[in-house]
Amino acid sequence: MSSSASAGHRHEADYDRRRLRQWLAGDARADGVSRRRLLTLLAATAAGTAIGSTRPAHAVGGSIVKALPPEWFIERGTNAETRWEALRGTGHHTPNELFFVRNHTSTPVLAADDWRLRLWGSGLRGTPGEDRPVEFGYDDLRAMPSVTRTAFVECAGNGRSYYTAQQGETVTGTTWTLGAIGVARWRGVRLADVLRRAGLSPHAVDVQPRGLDAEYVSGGESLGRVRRPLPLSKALDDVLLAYEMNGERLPYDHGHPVRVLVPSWVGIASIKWVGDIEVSAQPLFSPWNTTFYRLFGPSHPDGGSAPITRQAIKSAFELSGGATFSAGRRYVLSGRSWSGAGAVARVDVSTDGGANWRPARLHDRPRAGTWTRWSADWLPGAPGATHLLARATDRAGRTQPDVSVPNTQGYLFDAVVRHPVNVV
Ligand SMILES: Nc1nc2c(c(=O)[nH]1)N[C@H]1C(S)=C(S)[C@@H](COP(=O)(O)O)O[C@H]1N2
Ligand SMILES: [Mo]
Repeated sequence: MSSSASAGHRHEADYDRRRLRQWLAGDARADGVSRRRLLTLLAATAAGTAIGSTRPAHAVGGSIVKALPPEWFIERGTNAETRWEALRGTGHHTPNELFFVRNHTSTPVLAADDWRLRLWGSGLRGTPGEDRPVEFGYDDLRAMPSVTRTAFVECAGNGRSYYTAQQGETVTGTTWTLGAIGVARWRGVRLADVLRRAGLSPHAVDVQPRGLDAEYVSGGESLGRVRRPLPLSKALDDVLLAYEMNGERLPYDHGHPVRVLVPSWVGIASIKWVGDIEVSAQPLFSPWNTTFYRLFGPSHPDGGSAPITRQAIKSAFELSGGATFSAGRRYVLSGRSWSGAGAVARVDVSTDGGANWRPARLHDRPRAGTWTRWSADWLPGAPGATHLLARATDRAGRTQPDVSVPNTQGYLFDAVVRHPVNVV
């Protein structure tokens, strides 16, 4: 009885998902049902059935559309952290299914067909005093010259939990280990091209992309939709409006149909599901460059640092915490290092808790804006608990320190992480 009922339920669920996709493609009628209602249903069914019936339906009604198998992800509230051991052997680019997700609220399921990007504000050459927004549709962007580039997106709080675990500091925010980073090949158009087409004025100083996801509520107060000013100099330099990720249409969780991609900068700059961009002749502020994403605390200026921009330098082993090794067997340890300030110059590894160090072999030609894979041989000796350490140096001359200067929100952790392992 119950098994046939659940089989029937599964069948109906599959059909419903197909039906909703047809509606999204314009091939189904939904008179008297709001678009919003259907998009909500679509988000829920996509989450529940993305990979198959063996997956727990934990993501249904949750924040993230894609499947989050526990062997790949650690769920953290509305976010999902990639497990480093799952990256071993995956190549330079993080597969889309494995890419971490950082959502302030939840993934909106948007259709490219009726998506519009609106540019507006005092930094556009309109008739003075007239609010003359300029709009681009998805096809308009796809018809423009495209560029493809490899770049990481990394949360500013990546590694935050080590402020507490290694340094005993109390910090606020999601307790990421090192998995709030991914690297993808992004394809899209230059934000510079779009701004020029929209009629950029010589007086423009800031641009502020804003997401189409729900308003973010913090401490009972709505801060509005996720948005963060970007100085015009960066906007005109290497920023993309990306519509492809690793050769696929941008996935829902990563900003479908279009996201901003700001190479080397803190992840918050790379606004997903971008719906409008304010172009301003006056400097702009939002909670995301005032309350958040500045450095506060005793080691920083009163009232906080300037808004943070480039990412810190970090390294990670492609290993689970507490991984087990056999004494007397040979291993090839692997990992990746990256920096927001430039290409990785060298990586040194210690397999004895930091007493001795040797250079790792680099497996990528180091480049700015992405990570460099590396490996080192290890023949564990005596059984017992020990730590593996990796320390990167970048071409800007930064080296990972032993201790990271703390800040109250735990951003930009850069110290060498002590990775616990057991030799048996
Ligand atoms: N609209 C919108 N854009 C957003 C966010 C968000 O919640 N809403 N999160 C930001 C943060 S804090 C990070 S670290 C990155 C994460 O990108 P990903 O989820 O594709 O990995 O997206 C950024 N862009
Ligand atoms: Mo982030």
